[in-house]
This record gives sequence, structure tokens and C-alpha cells, in this order.
Amino acid sequence: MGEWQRTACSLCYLNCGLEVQLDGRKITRVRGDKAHPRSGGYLCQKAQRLTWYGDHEDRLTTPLRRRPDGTHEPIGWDTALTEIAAKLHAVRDADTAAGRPGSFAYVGGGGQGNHSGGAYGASLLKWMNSTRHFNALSQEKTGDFWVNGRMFGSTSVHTAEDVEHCDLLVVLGCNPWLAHGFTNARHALNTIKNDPARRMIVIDPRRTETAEMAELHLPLRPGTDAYLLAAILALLLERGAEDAEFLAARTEGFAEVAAVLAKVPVDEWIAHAEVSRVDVERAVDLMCAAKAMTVRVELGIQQGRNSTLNSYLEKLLYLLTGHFGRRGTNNLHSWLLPLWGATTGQRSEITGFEYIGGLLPANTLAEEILAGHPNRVRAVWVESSNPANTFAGTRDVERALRAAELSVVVDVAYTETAALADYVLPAASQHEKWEFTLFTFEWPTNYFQLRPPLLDPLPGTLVEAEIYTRLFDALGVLPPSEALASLAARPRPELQAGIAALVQELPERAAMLPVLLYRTLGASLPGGAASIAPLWAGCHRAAKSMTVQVQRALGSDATGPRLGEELFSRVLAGPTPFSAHEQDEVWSLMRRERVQLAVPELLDWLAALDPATDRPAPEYPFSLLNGQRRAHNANQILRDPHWRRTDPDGALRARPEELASIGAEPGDWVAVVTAAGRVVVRAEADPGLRPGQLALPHGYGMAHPDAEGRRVVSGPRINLLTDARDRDPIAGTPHHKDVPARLEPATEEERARAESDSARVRETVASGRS
Ligand SMILES: Nc1nc2c(c(=O)[nH]1)N[C@H]1C(S)=C(S)[C@@H](COP(=O)(O)OP(=O)(O)OC[C@H]3O[C@@H](n4cnc5c(=O)[nH]c(N)nc54)[C@H](O)[C@@H]3O)O[C@H]1N2
Ligand SMILES: Nc1nc2c(c(=O)[nH]1)N[C@H]1C(S)=C(S)[C@@H](COP(=O)(O)OP(=O)(O)OC[C@H]3O[C@@H](n4cnc5c(=O)[nH]c(N)nc54)[C@H](O)[C@@H]3O)O[C@H]1N2
Ligand code: SF4
Ligand SMILES: [Mo]
Repeated sequence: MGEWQRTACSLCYLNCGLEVQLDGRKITRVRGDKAHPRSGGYLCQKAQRLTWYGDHEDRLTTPLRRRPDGTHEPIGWDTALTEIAAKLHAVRDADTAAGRPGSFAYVGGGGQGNHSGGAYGASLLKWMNSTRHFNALSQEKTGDFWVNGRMFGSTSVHTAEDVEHCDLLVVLGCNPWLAHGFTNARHALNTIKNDPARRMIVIDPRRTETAEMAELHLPLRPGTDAYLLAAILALLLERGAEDAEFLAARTEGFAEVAAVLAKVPVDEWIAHAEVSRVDVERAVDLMCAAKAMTVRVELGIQQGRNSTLNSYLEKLLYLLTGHFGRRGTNNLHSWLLPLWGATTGQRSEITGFEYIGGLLPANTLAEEILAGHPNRVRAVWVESSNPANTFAGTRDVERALRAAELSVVVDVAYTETAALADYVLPAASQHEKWEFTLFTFEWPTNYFQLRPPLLDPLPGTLVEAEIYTRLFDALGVLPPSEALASLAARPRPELQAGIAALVQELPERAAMLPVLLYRTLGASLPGGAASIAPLWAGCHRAAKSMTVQVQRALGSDATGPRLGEELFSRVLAGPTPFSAHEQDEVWSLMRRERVQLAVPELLDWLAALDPATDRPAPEYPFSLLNGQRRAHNANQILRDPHWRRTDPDGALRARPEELASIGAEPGDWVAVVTAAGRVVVRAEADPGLRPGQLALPHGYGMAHPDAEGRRVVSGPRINLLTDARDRDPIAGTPHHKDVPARLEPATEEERARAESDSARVRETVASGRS
């Protein structure tokens, strides 16, 4: 048994600080890192299962190539990269010859705790003369980013919530008790619950674990948030609850917004949301009385109907009432490196969707590949994502991946997407390399944690930085290795000048700055931390753009490049604050003079809302919450069913009387049917759901070898049910939280098959190590 080693959990985007013990390659003991500057020892039960992420039979240990019959054969790294390079050259040359934009697509580029590969993947995208980037953010958050772009001046300006200091927490469309989503969530919720001076309102169709703890729960009908939020805003203005001083000092456009809100038919819209007027008035009372309100949102509104409009109304809630830019309210936050970019106005030539923060809607990947358009996507590169399971419209995604001229997957495990790819490249896991997350959403002090590896890379695997660098070598565009090696030892200003000279020699090398840094600066970093070399540039940029705040965070009076170097050293040394703002400096993070409250497209959308057009179709009477966060799911990160002693089948949850209405009981196999597909699943009763609401879990549907080595799928592949075209008109995000559905008894044959698969999964679970 070894020493306790410091790392972080990568099972959700909070990345709580951990200390772990190892026995060989297994993580055997896990505890919260009390010295962690942000999480301070907090962790949830999932972290105890962390070992199952990297330590299971389905890890990839060799590159694979697809045979004509669709199966995969192992090949060597050199063969794989040489063949892929030749194919990429062919695609790039054909694009150039045809005078069309790059037809290469980059999918993913980082998961919940691994953002080190993204910079290298983005280099490849650029070198392929393409901009087409799709990832998980573009099926959840891009509507929110778009609104930020309009209101705060840039899509990379991002809001945070100060749950720790608020006296009123509004939880809108999220379930932090299970999904966490903000620092030390359960602890923070308990503290609010136990403090008589603090309140919580939950707006969620289901009586969630979080709603149980709240002063007030508004169980609205799924998909009606825009109506309810508009009614609440109208009532707030009727009561004169706007903060006139704040509006005058910091915002513009209030009159336009107020004019639209004044026309909201409050009673009708509250009735449409099917909540009581008395409860809504009570919510408004609580908001009027609040000294510091903060609004916490997530997928319930972002993957619900009127997604981008919801994100706007949610922001109006705190902006009109002046609960912004103060302690305990919503704020903006700094970045060491922004995780997404600004919006340029570029649009897809195929679907017409705008690139938001540099991303195209994940929902449109299949269309971009399958389109008859001359500028369609021809080559797909997937890294750290499993779109065959996680993008809406699984059947089309599968068809598209097969139809692409070239598909490559970089992953740690043999995923459903890997199973379809021409080439599969095995990556070292997040505990086998230097890693970090850029999900750093804290305010006013913000933190960064670099995680050293706990283990050597599993034999046969490579770190992403090395994969991309070898690929660029195979593409024949890297400078000679002696030229790079000679720069590595130079003082940093000379190294910088040397890299600039290499780019001048061959301008296309500008696309691969991260790779050049990896092979030069990277080689000089302690502990083999080469792959994080691009952070060096980030530290210098941060030191330049937030000098005072970086100085404060580090307790340093250095300036210029010295401050950048100091920040980089601190980052290399372990978890550290990287910026410390004074509360009033929040305004320096904006990209406009004042917050723009009036967004004409969204005000038009609001004015056009019509309850009469917003009723379920008779053949699909249920609203399916397709992708619920539960105690035993963690996206597609934990593929091995061993870790799931609870809910191994990924049950459908439904109200008991609704199960009874089709003659089913808890434990039975039932079929969930939508316009996109049919999925057979075990049923479980949940009386906390709203009448008419069904729930399927996120994070299931992965195939894994059973005791005999035969692959068996555990739980539902839920994206067989979401229709990729049922999506937000601005951001293209899917309405996963409100999929029209019906419930049917499973057929005898379906039942027999499901029971046999389930038995194999349960056998695997039972045979498991603890
Ligand atoms: N245990 C666990 N935690 C996770 C993850 C995980 O896989 N497992 N994944 C992480 C990731 S990537 C993310 S993005 C977050 C997501 O975190 P959350 O968004 O909190 O999780 P969800 O369960 O997807 O949905 C949230 C809530 O939306 C509600 N809802 C459904 N329809 C509507 C509606 O029309 N209006 C409103 N107001 N609410 C509605 C649901 O009842 C549900 O309680 O969780 C993170 N944390
Ligand atoms: N129906 C429905 N669909 C959903 C959702 C929903 O609620 N409902 N939620 C959506 C949301 S919010 C999200 S965030 C997405 C998540 O979906 P994805 O973007 O697909 O991400 P993950 O599920 O986190 O899968 C991460 C992949 O990265 C691999 N991986 C892990 N570590 C490494 C590494 O170090 N290197 C490499 N190269 N690979 C690695 C894992 O094996 C896994 O295949 O799903 C979305 N899809
Ligand atoms: S809250 Fe998220 S990061 Fe923290 S321990 Fe749980 S799964 Fe891991
Ligand atoms: Mo997510």
C-alpha cells in the first residue's frame, strides 16, 4: 500500500481535490483533499469508484484498424499514424483542389476532467483548414453562451453563481444534490436548509432530492419554463422590484424589455405551466425580500424547450433585480485559458447554424456528414467523446460515422464510437498523464489544479500530446527534431523567438503552436509534464490581461513576463489560486460598456410564445426526461458495470399509477417509444415525478465484456430516443429533457432478450471486486 497521493476526481466537472492510495494499478482508497483550496476535502460517493474508469478489461492497449467486414485488427503505432496521415493529406489536398472549406470535423476535445488534449486536436483542425468543431458543450451550453455574447459582449464571458453567500438560491432546472455542479454542493444545500435566514426555491417538474430541501418548489409542466419565468418577471416589474439604480448605472435596454414583459398574460401563462398562482406569488415575495439572490441553472432549461430563450429570461431574473456583480449573487468569472471562444458570425453552409463560441451544434454532426452538399464533412476525428451514445439521434450518428471517408477515435476504452471507426488510437488515462480541467468557474478568487500522473501510461497507450505530435511528424510538417531539441534548452525568451522563426519558415506551422511548445518547452519541464506546455502561453496571457489580480492571487509584485513565469511555476507546483478579483472588478470582465438587456431576437421569440401551439401530441402523451443524473451515473466515463451495485439496468422511472395504466409493475420490462425509436427498459416507480413525466438515466448503454468475454450492453442507449431535429432554433441544442414519448408493454421477445442481457450484467456486477 503506497503513500496518499494528491490528485482530483474526474467523474464530473467539479474535479474535487482527492488523495488516493494505489495497489499496483488500482486506486484502492480515496479521500477528499482537505488542503485543496477550493473543495477543501469535499467529495461525493462516486469518487470511491474512480478506479473503474481506468482499471478494467476494456481499456485499449493498441491502435486498431477496421477490416472490410467491420471488425478491428491491432496494428502498430507507426503503421496507424502513417496510414492516417496519408488519408488526411488526401482529404486536405482534395479540399484545396476543389477550393472548398476543410471537410474535416473535430468532435470532443476533452471530457469532465481532461482538457490537455484539446489544444492539440484544435491544431489538427486548423491544419486541416477547417473550423468544424462539435462537442458536448454544443448540446447543452451554447444557447447560454450566445446570450452572454449579446448581453455581456462576448460568448467567452461566462456567469457564475455565489451559492455560498446568497440568502436566496433559485435552483432552476437542475438537481445539485445528485449532479453537484457547484462547489461542495451537498454541503452548501444543507447549510442553506439549516439556516433560517436563507431560502431556496426549486423550479423543476420533479420533486427532486434538492426540491425536498427547499422552502418552495414550483413543479412546472416540462418545457414551460419560458412562460413561467416571463410571468415571474412581469410580476416583479408590476411590484416595482426592478433595481433602478443598478439598471441606470450598469445596463441599457430596460425600457424595451419592460414593454414586452408588460404584455405577458400572467394568469394564462402560469396556468399553462400548471403551477399555482399562490406559489408563484410566494416566489416573487421571496425574490423581492432577498438581499442577495443567486440563480443556478443547468440542463432542465438548457436542454428543454425554448432553451436559448430560457437562458435569457434566467439572466433577466437577476439582472433586472440587481442581483448581479455583488457578493452572494450571480457574477462573471476569470479564466486561466478560456474553454470556448468568441463568436465570429460564421455559419455552417449545410445547416445554417451559427458557430457559437467556435462550436457547431453536436446535433448537426450527422447532417454535416450525410448531406449531399459538396462542402459536407468527409473526415471525422473523435477524441474524448462517445457521440454514438451521447449525441441525439444514435441511428443517424452511427450511419454518418460509417459513411465518412475517414473516421478516427482517440479514447481510453473501446467505445460504441470506436467500434465504428476506421482507426482507433489508445490514449493514456487521466491518471496516467499530466491533466487539468478548464472548468474553473469560481469568483472572486479562481483556482487551477494541475494533476501529476499517478501511474505510468498503460503499455501500448500514448498521451494525446504525443499522439498528435507523432501525427504531425507523419504528416511531414514538423521542423526537424534537432531544431526543436536545440530550442528546448534555451532561456524562455530565446525559445519564444526560436518558435517564431520556425513559423516564419513555414507559415502553416502557426496552426501547431501547441505541438511546437510540447517538443521544445515541454521537454524541459520537470516530471515529464511536457504535454501541458501550452499552459505556459496561457499563464503569460493571464499575467498580461489580469496583472493586478494575478499578483494578488500569488502574493507577488512581479510584472510582465516575470509574473507569467511565476504563475506558471505555481501552476506546476499544485492547486493554486490564479486570479483574485475585488468585487467591483467584475465589470472589467465584460466586453461591453454596459449589460445589454434588450436582445431583439429573444424579445420577439418571447412575444410570439403561444400556449395553444405548445401541447403534447396525442400519440406521445408523456414528457421523457431523457438523461437524468443519478447516484450511479457519470456520463460515459465509468463503462465497467462492476461499479453499479445499485440500478445496474439503468431503470426507467415512472409514476406507479402510470406504470399500472399499461399493466406494468415496478421491475417489469416496458418499452419507451418516441418519434425517433423504441427502447426496452426495466421500470421502477418514482412518485416524485410529475404526472406525465418519465425519466431515463444518462450514462448507460455501454457495451462491456462479460465473464466469458462476450460484449453485453448495460442499460438503455437513450439517444436512440432523442430526435436530433427537435432542437433549439438558435443554438441547435436538443430537447433531451422533454422528449415526447409513450409507454407500452414490452413484447415477449423483447422481454426475454432484455432479461438475458440483464442477467449477464448482474452476473458481472456480482462477480466484481468491491
Ligand atoms: N451523478 C452525476 N452527476 C453528474 C453527471 C452525471 O452523469 N452523473 N453529469 C455532469 C454533467 S456533464 C452535467 S451537464 C450536469 C447536469 O446536471 P443537471 O442539469 O442538474 O442534471 P439532469 O438530471 O440532467 O437534469 C436536471 C433537472 O432538470 C429537470 N427538468 C426536466 N425538465 C425540465 C423542465 O422543463 N424545466 C425545468 N425547470 N426542469 C426540468 C429534471 O427533473 C432534473 O431534476 O451533471 C453533472 N453531474
Ligand atoms: N439524451 C441525452 N444525451 C446527453 C445528455 C443528456 O442529458 N441526455 N447529456 C449531454 C451532456 S450534458 C454531456 S456533457 C455529454 C457527455 O458526452 P460525451 O461528450 O460523449 O462525454 P463523456 O460521456 O464524458 O465521454 C467521455 C469519453 O472520453 C473517454 N475518455 C476518458 N478519459 C479520456 C482521456 O484521458 N483521453 C481520451 N482520449 N478519452 C478519454 C471516455 O472513455 C468516454 O468515451 O452527453 C450529452 N448527451
Ligand atoms: S462532486 Fe463530482 S468531482 Fe466531486 S467527487 Fe463527486 S463526482 Fe467527483
Ligand atoms: Mo454536461
